[in-house]
Amino acid sequence: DGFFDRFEALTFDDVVVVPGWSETLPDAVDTTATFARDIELAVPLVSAAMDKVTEARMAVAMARHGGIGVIHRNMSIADQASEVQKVKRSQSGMITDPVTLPPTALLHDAEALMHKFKFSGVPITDDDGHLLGILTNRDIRFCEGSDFDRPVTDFMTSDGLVTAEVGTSLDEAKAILQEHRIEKLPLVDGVGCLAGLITVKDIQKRLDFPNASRDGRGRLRCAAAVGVGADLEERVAALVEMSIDAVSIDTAHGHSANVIKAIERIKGSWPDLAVTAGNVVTEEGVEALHKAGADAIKVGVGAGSICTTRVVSGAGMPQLSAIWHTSRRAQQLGVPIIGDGGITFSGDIVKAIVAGSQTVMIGSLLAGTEESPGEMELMDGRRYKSYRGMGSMGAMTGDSADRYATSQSTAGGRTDVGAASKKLVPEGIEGRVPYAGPLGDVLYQLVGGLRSGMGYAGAATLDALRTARFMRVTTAGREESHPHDVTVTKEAPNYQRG
Ligand code: RVP
Repeated sequence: DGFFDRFEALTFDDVVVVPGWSETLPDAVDTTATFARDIELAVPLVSAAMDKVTEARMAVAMARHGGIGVIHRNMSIADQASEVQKVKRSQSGMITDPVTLPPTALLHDAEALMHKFKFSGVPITDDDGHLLGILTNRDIRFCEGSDFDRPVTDFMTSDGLVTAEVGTSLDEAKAILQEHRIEKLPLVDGVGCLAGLITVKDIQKRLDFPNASRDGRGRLRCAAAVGVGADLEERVAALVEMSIDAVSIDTAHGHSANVIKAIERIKGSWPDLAVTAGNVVTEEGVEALHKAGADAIKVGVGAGSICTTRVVSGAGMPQLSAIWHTSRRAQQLGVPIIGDGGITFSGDIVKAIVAGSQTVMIGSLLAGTEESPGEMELMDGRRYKSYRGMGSMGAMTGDSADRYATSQSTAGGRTDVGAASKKLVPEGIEGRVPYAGPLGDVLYQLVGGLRSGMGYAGAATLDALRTARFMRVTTAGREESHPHDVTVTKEAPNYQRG
């Protein structure tokens, strides 16, 4: 333990990773990490369960690039389930339970459905599941006005519909789609019932995103945050119904009776569902959550860029020490740590992993991307997106006020039962971050920095990276780490300060 004193706490900026003998090229390293249970990620990155960071669009983009998104819970159960559904429907190898419409459906029903899921077509089936036809964008391109009140059967393609048998492989499907110049291939069983659907879009996405995080059925992975309140079972049931891959018990203080109970409540009814829980910063916290059944443990109190917990309450722990201490115990117990909060540069990801975490959860660095919820804002000619703590006044009031009346602590911010009717004590602030463009570009830089760090450490895998050494730096050393004694005249894509 030596390096990390128990009465002194360090964070990312206090250390550097010592370069070591290397036969490893950054391009050749393996960044595979375990998120929870059998959920493996090609890159160890998780987007934060925050209302300015992760909804369906972010979760889709995170999973496509090999990470995972945790859909926030500052919305109704139905809305959150619908966000998860959008992710699980967005891309698959073969869609085994395609969304269909009955022949009695009207064109505007079809249009609404296609719009919601960004589908370009929908199969039409009768009550017994027989395939009658398929309605695609092409069939309705020039529809207008009263057309939308007519039944879908007036517009669908049914004569000469190209189908294939159940069991057709993706490669065979590709050939059929190519031969007939079509975009969707329904799979039918011996009696003409729809049994699946293969689309050009899905095949193309597979080629475009070879590292995507996918479940056993080829759908993108998705996690979602839950609380500890009375509606926990109802929320988890709705998420499970949408095939959620993992739920994340999302509280500011995970080493607490309600969180332990929440894990047990979930595991009692859904023993096979991956559950991550947090946040904690001590070995005892890890032990308690592991004992209750948590499959991954989220670490960090007060580290978030928008978090004021440590100044408001005096409590917390600088993030590098928190990860170090918790991960020693977690490793013995065989449970992965998710380092949550405080990542400001790609080098911090490297340090979080050297300290022992499997994955890191990120808010501020992703809040500025195209895929985060919310609009771009212009100020003094520069582009921004808003970002706020989930324990900020803005996040705790307004659209979520009634929810806070029934749940106790929440992600990074804290209210008491009945807080909606009382004055709140926020533990987070509201602000903005520079607009950062598409998530893919940001992740390219973050993963590039991680790969580079692995090269310096001579680590071909993240397990090997966890054996690297730290050295502590002084204030002078930290100044030397950043650009110094020059005026930066061109912004680098991976370095911005202040
Ligand atoms: P950061 O990446 O440094 O922006 O941190 C994001 C993390 O901050 C979240 O995953 C969460 O743990 C924490 N958070 C969220 N809201 C608040 C708060 O209001 N205090 N803190």
